[in-house]
Amino acid sequence: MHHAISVPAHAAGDPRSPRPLGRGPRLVAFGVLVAATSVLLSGCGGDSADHASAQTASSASSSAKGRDGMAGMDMGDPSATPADKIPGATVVKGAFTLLDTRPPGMDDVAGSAWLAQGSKGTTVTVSLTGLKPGASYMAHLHAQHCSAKNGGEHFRFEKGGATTPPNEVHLMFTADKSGMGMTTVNNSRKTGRDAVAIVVHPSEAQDNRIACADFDF
Ligand SMILES: [Cu+2]
Repeated sequence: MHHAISVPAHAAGDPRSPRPLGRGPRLVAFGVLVAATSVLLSGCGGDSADHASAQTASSASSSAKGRDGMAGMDMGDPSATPADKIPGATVVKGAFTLLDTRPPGMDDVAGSAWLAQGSKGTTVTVSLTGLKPGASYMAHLHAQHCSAKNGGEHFRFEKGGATTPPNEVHLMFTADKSGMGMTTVNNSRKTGRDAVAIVVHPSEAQDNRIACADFDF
């Protein structure tokens, strides 16, 4: 895999596993899935109740089959064509500004985000410097501007729907030795002008919003 997720979802949800089909083991497996996914996806202090949904578990299971699966949770590929290089797409840019909720040691974080919309849907690229080398980070598209509750809630294609990709747009990436991190994610649907901002935070401390960028629609 291109990003380091230590999710035991594959082992737990692998349908090829030669385990008995009794109720007990299956329920245990489901619990492991939900727990693992909640850690990954409890982004930006969202409603944690949503994370225990069956949708969450099924998405995690799909992701184990690879990011190209129909319902796979694609959370980015650093080698994908970046949003500002998508032929024929309409691109908006945003510059990250630090948020007061950032954890210690994050004072030098800076960078940009691009949101492209075209024939392949929506493509988002983030590029940041000043991160902690080797640490992993998450970014999400948000529904409010940075000045309003630090971006407010996550953008969702279907309001009230799943809090996981592909109904939300998530990017996971790891900072290199120089503290630089970037990745690109694609979603088959267009966000229109509803995903007005993007927020980045540490993968393990998702309430600690580090920086936010408003797109210049
Ligand atoms: Cu977030």
